[in-house]
Amino acid sequence: MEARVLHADIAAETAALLRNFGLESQTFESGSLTTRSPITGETIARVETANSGMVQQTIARAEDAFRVWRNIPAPRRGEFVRLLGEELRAAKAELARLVTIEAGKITTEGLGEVQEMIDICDFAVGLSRQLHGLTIATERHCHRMMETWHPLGVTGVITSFNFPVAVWAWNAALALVCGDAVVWKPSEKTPLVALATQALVERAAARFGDAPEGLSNLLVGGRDLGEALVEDARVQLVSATGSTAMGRAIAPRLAQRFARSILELGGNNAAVVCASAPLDLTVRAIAFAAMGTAGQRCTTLRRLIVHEDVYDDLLARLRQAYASISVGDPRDGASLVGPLIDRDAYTAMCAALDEVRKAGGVILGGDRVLAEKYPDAFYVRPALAEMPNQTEVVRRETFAPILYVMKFRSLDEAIRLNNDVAHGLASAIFTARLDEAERFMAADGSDCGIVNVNIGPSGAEIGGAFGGEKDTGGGREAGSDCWKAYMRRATNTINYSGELPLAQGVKFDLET
Ligand code: UN1
Repeated sequence: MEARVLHADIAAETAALLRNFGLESQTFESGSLTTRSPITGETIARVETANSGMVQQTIARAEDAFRVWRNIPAPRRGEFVRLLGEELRAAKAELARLVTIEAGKITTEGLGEVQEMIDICDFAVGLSRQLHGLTIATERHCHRMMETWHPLGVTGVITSFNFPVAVWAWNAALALVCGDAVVWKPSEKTPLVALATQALVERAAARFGDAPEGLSNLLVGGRDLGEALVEDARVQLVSATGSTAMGRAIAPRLAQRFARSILELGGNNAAVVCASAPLDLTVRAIAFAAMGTAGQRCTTLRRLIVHEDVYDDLLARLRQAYASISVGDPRDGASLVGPLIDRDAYTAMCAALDEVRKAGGVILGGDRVLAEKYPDAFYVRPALAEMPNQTEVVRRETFAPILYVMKFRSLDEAIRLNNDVAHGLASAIFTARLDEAERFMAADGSDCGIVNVNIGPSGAEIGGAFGGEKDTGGGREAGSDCWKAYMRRATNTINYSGELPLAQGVKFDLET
């Protein structure tokens, strides 16, 4: 009975939230794509999906918008993103609540996700006055050589359920200040937060005044829409977040037509705990990185490599942390771990735990909870799996809260284990020793795109470049100089000598 009442509440609250964002009821009440909340597993909306005609039309509109937008001065483009940031600030609580309802994130993480969108907007606004190239010394008399960065074109953005709006913002905020138009294909599991975000984009556009129509577009639907973006010659760049299998399928198709890609695929992230590690901090960092977001970040800590001298002490503390963690309704402030996204995620977790047992691992936790109250939702206790070594299951990414633990004796061995997986996204070392920290960050240290010291592998700030190597896809998004991926570079050489000296001293004297 109780569960039924709650079911009705979520659907009603979702509808009220969406209406507040200005969406018409028919947009989310009668379409063919069913959206469920992982909190209860209930259906909360039915949204319309785009067909191939709409995709063609959207890309055409985006291309037209790009032709106008590329000539708007970049700081003025920044003003658009500044307004978007204001809209996000004003709607932060509501959008975060939708993230909680649709993706199952606990309240503080839902708020964090929207904060990440606000942060990248702020970053992009500043960037809009800093899209600068180099001036380079030339070998020729009275010449100047310089770089100019120009807008690239239509940018396709494909996002996944676990950061259903923040990852769009990393891409869109940069693409828009860089002078590009955006076409967004969100996860089929999280179309509602995308619709709400799109409503905020439209509010920002209305306040901006003369943003071209079709500058930032949303296409809700299945895999075919992502494929259309990948195949379309008018789309210059596709930034895709998702599985390695997805990346492997689209990368060659983009390469075939010489389009650019930013691939942000999986991670199988490790932390090395040295004998000198500050254990209190280390345990708290591990708890957030391994159990936070119910293990469903691409940066989630999945492998713990612990020095044998501190193994027993650390494990005792971790067992306590795992036993005491509160799993439950993510809307409840007391819950630190919400639900898995769906049944498939639960099935994959069970399969991985079966493999752990077969490989001789010892598991604490990992069982399903609240199944009677929520038969269609999948809450699990995070699992701590002590492994005899880095077996096959450990070397594979399972998108669930399983932390595999192994021992090491020498730092060389720990670095070898850290690197001996297909993915190369995030990594961390916990140590009080400078030499160990530096070694881990050195050229022959961790091979990941993110290498942290005394911080877990997840929860990156937007100011740095985000992404990783190997099966993670090699893409970089967000801060640092990632904006360059959204622009094309022209090298300009200007001759004001009145003569024509050729480079490399080449002579080509015409008889005149
Ligand atoms: C992802 O899981 O796809 O560093 C992105 C983090 C977040 C982003 C994760 N800022 O964990």
